[in-house]
Amino acid sequence: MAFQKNFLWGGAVAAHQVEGGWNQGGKGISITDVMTAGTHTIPRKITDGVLEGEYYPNHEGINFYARYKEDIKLFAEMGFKCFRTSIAWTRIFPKGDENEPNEEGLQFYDDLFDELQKYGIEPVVTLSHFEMPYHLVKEYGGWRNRKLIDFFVRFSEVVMNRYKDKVKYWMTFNEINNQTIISNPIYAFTNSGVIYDEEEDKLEVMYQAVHHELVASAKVVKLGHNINPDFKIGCMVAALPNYPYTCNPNDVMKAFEADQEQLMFTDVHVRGHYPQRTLNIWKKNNFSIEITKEDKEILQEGTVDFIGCSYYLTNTLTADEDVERTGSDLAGGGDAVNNPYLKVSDWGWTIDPIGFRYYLNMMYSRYELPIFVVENGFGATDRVEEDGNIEDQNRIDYLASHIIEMKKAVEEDGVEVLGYTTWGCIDPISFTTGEMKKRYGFIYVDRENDGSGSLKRMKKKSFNWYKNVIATNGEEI
Ligand code: BGP
Repeated sequence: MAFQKNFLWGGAVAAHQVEGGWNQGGKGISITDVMTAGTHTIPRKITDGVLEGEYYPNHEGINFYARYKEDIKLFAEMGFKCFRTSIAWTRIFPKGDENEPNEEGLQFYDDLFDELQKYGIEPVVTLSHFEMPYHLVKEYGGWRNRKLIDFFVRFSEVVMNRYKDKVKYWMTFNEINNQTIISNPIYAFTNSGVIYDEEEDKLEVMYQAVHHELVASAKVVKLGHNINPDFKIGCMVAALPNYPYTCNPNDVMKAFEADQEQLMFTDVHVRGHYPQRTLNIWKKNNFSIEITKEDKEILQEGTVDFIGCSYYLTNTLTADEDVERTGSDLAGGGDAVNNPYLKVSDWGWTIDPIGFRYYLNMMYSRYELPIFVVENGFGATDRVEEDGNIEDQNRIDYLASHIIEMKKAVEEDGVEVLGYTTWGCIDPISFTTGEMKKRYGFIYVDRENDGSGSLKRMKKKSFNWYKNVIATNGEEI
């Protein structure tokens, strides 16, 4: 059998993409609460607070806040072993800098975890998934400000203490590495709450914000292990492996460099210090990144137990400026070129199951730490047939091909994988576009881009398919 007996099959969402109830239960405004809807071609807007007449899709989400029991029942029917979600920071500390937490928010997650426990579903919790309090952006400039370390540690301390007997698997910052895509303001804003000034050196500010997050993450790992030594605490990175477009050494070097930039994040989380390459970049650019002696110590002391990752696609890069760029914002600075061997989704994301095996191997051979695949999925338009069926065979094909490659990584290559949670197991609001149309779920939610729809839940074809994958522990895919 390829997968260990207790392999954690399940699904993943984030609070801000499903919960709704944006101002209920004493919740404060988060950064995604001030982002309007966009589309594949029109970017989401970051507004200055909540403006009259603008549409904010996160405000209602899919109303998981009120309907979580019904949804968890469906996850249990699929046989989920685990369910990944995040704790909305603003439900616990509405502004982020208060002393006392909001009891109603804490109670909500108590009830949610109890409901999961009822079915023997293990919660997997992200502490910060693009939903920091907006007040921390307005008042402090987001993670560019060192004060955020204390605010985040306080928030984490409160929730880790409260749920210490209910939650074992934790991750600190979702896709912490995506803020390197500074050409796209949405990634910087949602990862770090940083809005760049035109005059400043963005890269320098980015590294300082990243450093604050890395210190905060390490502090929380150490704190969590003190709260409960059984906790398994991981980092979370977006897997964005890069291929050279040709065997021209310049292309190889370009892809290598792009990989190294991403690997810095896991290097620090796992090894407890910055790679020399990063220090050289700072020196070469005359960046003055404030790093104290205590910071260095905590980075060493707070190394992670596992690597959480999302995997969707690979990028292909070339040093040749004459080759046309695809404009994909998920490659360093929109620099990706077309890979003639790969198909792309309707949203322009490459479909590359072998890249998944490649990435798992790359990470495991570098760090020899267990990997938890906490996101993988296929964003597509779904059609409800007249008889109510939803034939999402394309989603089944995507997931099946990826699970097959993950299985090879485990069985043939010896990679240690703790579990696999598909992204958006119930249709969420798309993060990059704010759309409802880009769907990921095994469960369809009747909601349209403009917010209309009954919110009724319906099983797609993939529902029973995944149920069987779990039931056979990945033997039948
Ligand atoms: C990741 C995020 C998720 C999620 C996913 C799919 O970057 O961690 O929050 O949304 O990507 O992206 P999208 O919803 O834009 O298709």
